Amino acid sequence: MFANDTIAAIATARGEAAIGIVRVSGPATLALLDRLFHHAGGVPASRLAARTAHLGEIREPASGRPVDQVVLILYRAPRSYTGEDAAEICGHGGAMPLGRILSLALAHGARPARPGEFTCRAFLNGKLDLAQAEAVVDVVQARTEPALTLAVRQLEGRLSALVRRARDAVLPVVAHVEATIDFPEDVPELPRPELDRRIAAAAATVESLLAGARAGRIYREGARVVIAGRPNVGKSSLLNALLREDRAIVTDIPGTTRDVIEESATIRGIPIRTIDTAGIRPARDPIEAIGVERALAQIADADLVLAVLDASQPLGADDRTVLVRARGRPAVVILNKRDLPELRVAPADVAGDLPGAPVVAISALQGTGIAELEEEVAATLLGGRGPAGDDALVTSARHQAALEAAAASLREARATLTAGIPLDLVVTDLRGALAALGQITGESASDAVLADIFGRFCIGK
Ligand SMILES: Nc1nc2c(ncn2[C@@H]2O[C@H](COP(=O)(O)OP(=O)(O)O)[C@@H](O)[C@H]2O)c(=O)[nH]1
Ligand SMILES: [Mg+2]
Repeated sequence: MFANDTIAAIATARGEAAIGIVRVSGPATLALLDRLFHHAGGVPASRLAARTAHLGEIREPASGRPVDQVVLILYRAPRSYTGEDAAEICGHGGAMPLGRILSLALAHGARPARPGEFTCRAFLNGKLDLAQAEAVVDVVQARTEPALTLAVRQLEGRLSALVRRARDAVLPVVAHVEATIDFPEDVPELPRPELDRRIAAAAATVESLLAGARAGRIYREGARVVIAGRPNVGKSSLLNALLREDRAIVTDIPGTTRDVIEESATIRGIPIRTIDTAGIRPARDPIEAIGVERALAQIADADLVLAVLDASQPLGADDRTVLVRARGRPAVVILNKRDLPELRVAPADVAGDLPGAPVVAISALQGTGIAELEEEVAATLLGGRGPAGDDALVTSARHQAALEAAAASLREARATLTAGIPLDLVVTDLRGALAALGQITGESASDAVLADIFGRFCIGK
């Protein structure tokens, strides 16, 4: 992982394509290309301009046989992705040309790159910090536009900048306190409120990153949205309206949906698993009882509950059970069947059972109000955070855990400080916070963590 020999790999996807790229990085890159690359203008590869495209041919040195016509891009250390001498050999995108180019590179001084090794070298050579390196995978694997935007922002270093801001607030405090401990006669102790003010600034940055972590996780991993309500309010109709297809069976017979139905959709760029459940009421038979049991379990486990009511009927005991069960979870109340002439439920009627939840009137049957509902779903899930602002959102569970550890250490430090306990204990807490923050950007990530992160990359990245 930490060698500085020369590595090579096919960096593009397998299969047939117009072009494909063999990537080489390390000190033997130029010597290797001098043997293999024949420039159309006759200039040896090692004398060609860097960061410029050069047309030529890859030939087998022993026989002189042509292997492929290619465009070569050279990079000289440190001005490359990895920070080393490097090259991208752009050949035709087929298994035979790329495979032959790669095996010639391997026969002339390179070894096969391990997964993520190019990006790992970029990290070790200081071209990217660890959070940026992790973003490379997220960019490649992004499935939605917001996920892509967030990953690219992380790659640009916006998350890292905020993490560094927190570190930079803590570091001078540590330095100062250590100086007062080591040289008590020479360095006057700053007043504790002043030290606390600085630690509080770091804590505020960490807390604001944590506040966005839920939205970040939802963009990356998706959200479980559970449709709940008593029988016949239109839950299955709503599922179908959100999916824009007839997935769940809809009838006017209460108790039609007896089990949990789960389908994927995208709402405002958020990957959603929409879960339709059995209607909640005192069950009439053991099968229905199991369905109701499962529906209640789904509510307890939801990222968002869509509590559906039939607006043409007065609120009943079963409706109230649903609303009360959704308490404490992010929820949107839906007044369905707004197309019917006589409406008997107003938004104010639900406030007592489920305070604070937004209320949206729709007709699942006619598909009206669905756009407003989707807006409300996205807003409630994200708590107002998203790629629309230019926030850096924490999307990784690893980063979230590190931030939580940092926040806990900073809280400890402030408590110690205000309790008047000796300052060396404050330093211990602050060092803990610095180590946790350094896990994110990589200053204090262990070899095992690095191996785990880069091991998840594919070869050639
Ligand atoms: N008028 C009207 N009827 C609806 C609406 N949504 C559902 N229904 C009807 O209500 C009945 C129950 O719908 P369904 O989706 O199976 O309800 P579920 O038991 O909650 O899953 C069916 O006859 C639907 O056609 C609506 O928005 N307006
Ligand atoms: Mg149903």
